[in-house]
Amino acid sequence: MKKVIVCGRYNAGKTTFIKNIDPEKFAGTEVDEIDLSSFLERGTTTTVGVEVNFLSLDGYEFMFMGVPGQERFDFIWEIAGGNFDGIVFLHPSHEDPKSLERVINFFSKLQPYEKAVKRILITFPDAAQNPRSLLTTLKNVNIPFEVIDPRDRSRVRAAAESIAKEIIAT
Ligand SMILES: Nc1nc2c(ncn2[C@@H]2O[C@H](COP(=O)(O)OP(=O)(O)OP(=O)(O)O)[C@@H](O)[C@H]2O)c(=O)[nH]1
Ligand SMILES: [Mg+2]
Repeated sequence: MKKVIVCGRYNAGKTTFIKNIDPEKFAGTEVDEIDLSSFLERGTTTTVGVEVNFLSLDGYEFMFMGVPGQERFDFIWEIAGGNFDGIVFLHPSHEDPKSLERVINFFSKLQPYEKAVKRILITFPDAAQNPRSLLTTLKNVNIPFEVIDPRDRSRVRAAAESIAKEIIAT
């Protein structure tokens, strides 16, 4: 089984992406988010553990493993990052590129990183504004990127298959 890590800051669209690889096979770890000032549920969820989905391609099995975006769950990044063949960084187009750099910086120190197939997926193509510095960051890190709305199931499927194909080829 080949393993692909799906990581990125809080609310980048990781869970939506992983779910849409194959909604019937998804296994998640989301909890309802609570507003700590009012103690009311916000109607949104956040991931608190690893979440997985599966893809079969050309006789190979792939596990896509998502990790939580919130910093207080960083310890799970370490556990999930023990071995991987591919890594996908999700980053919302309107958010500070420093949060993307922080996640790349963490995973690039792990042993499997150098040989892994890498992709950046810029999410929220519908956001009103993008920081100019995002393009600078994308140039500097030198990882292939594409823009995708993780709610678009056929685009998600195509992106997952493209990563899987590159892993098979390497
Ligand atoms: N408008 C818009 N909404 C999106 C996009 N991608 C994800 N969302 C929404 O953003 C919210 C957060 O998405 P999640 O998939 O839960 O994000 P996450 O990265 O798993 O978040 P954490 O687990 O808390 O780190 C959900 O309501 C999604 O439907 C996008 O490209 N555009
Ligand atoms: Mg999530």
